[in-house]
Amino acid sequence: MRNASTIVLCFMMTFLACQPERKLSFPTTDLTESPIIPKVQEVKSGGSGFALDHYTEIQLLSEDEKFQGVKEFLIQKVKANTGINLSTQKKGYTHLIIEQTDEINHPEGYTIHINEDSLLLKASSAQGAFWGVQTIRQLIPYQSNDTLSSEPIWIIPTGYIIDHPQFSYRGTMLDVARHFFSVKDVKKYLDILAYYKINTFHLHLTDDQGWRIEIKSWPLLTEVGSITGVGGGPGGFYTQEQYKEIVDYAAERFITVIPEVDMPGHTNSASLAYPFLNGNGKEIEQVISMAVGYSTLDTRKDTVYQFIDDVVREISALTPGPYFHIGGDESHVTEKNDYVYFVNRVEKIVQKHGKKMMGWDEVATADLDSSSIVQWWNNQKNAQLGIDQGMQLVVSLAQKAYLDMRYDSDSPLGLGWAGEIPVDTAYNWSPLSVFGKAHILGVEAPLWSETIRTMDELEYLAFPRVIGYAEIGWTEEEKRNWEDYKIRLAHQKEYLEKEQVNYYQSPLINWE
Ligand code: TNX
Repeated sequence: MRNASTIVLCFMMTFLACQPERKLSFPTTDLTESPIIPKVQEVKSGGSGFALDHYTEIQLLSEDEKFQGVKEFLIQKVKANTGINLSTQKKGYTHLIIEQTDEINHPEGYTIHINEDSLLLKASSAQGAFWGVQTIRQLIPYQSNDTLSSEPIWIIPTGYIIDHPQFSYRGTMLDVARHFFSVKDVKKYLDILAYYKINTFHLHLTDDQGWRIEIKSWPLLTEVGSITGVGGGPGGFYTQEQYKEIVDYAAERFITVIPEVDMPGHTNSASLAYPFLNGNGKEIEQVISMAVGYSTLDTRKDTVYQFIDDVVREISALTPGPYFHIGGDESHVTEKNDYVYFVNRVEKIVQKHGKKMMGWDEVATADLDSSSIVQWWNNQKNAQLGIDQGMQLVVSLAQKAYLDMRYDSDSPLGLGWAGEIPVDTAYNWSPLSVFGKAHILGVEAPLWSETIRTMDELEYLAFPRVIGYAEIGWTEEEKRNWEDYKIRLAHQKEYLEKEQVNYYQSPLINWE
């Protein structure tokens, strides 16, 4: 084996060295040129190659069950991409080793050291190891180099990578209320998000047009409130078992689910099911339009808070993550005093059920606990109010980070109220441009679903922009730039096509 790999490597290196114009070509023997997204913190080239083949042995140096899961995940992905069944017995020359070690002091960090005969991934947590596995997946070429060897080999350049994220919250949101997306669709989306090391998935579960999660103590929410959506389509909802299936699937990918029940506005579907909840004084009807800002809960009734208590309790019991998102946006028909009273009271309910409260930036106008999180989407004054109360921000500025904005004036899908967001605009900004790092928990790109009905349409708006948001969350601004990113992005084509993702082929990217 050794001889065969060495011959192939020498051949490749000579070939690359002879190329007149040095263009990034993958497979490469230079680790620093591997098109990894998000960009890693530190990478050094070793100048040679590691051959992955049918004889490569996989070893796990950890007793931890979660590390075992990470190893199984890698085995499965290597099999899917190359057909190789990584062996647990020593048969050949190369080893792939996953080691748990306290040496790595960042909770999501990992290192990879690649020599000619070993690829060693180290992390202190299974989550860090999982992100390292995503990097390994990105290092395995799509084509094997099978010219001179009896068995095909996949060559990974040698060197080392030291990596960790800049933010602990790297998220995206999916609105399943305006249009519903099945468990299968959500799982596919989660698979691809994990590949880019996104670790937070915010589910916008309720809105005026639909209520999408079963609440056992209030069955009409789904029986009445879920039957349709924007435009009058079929609607839908997750049973509690299905929601749990999503949460578990995400957890296997080290992604935390944040459930959102939007209130006191955006509640027409709830009031349609239970009219006593309604606080706008009008007769409730099913809505299928995209309008916002006309609905509100009745913030002065104790029974409304009993209802909220049940909803928060049932969903929190199914949600292992630390946050419960209460929405709080665009409550245009809720009196200011009532709004503040409401948010203060709901924050206590969320805390009673063991969660930290999260809300859109308007919630910062209430008097909140510093453990609550403000999602800054629109109003900088609100973000400042949150900071003044000691709260951290998740940055989701609509003009930069809204996945539902059109790419350009020709985009067949998407909205335009926050402007057009081409792929470079989506990438070229810093979440730290206004507030310092101590105030920022992370970044989230929301995908509102007024204009998207199918998985193909979802993917068209999300990809490739969400890949850039993954990098913004992971890699410091000083370490990244558009010119370098767009080359790495072009290399995602093979992965996206293999996963059958209907990405938008932005003309700003040279996909060939
Ligand atoms: C504003 S962003 C909303 C949503 C809409 C979205 C469409 C936010 C907190 N509220 O209700 O779906 O714009 O882009």
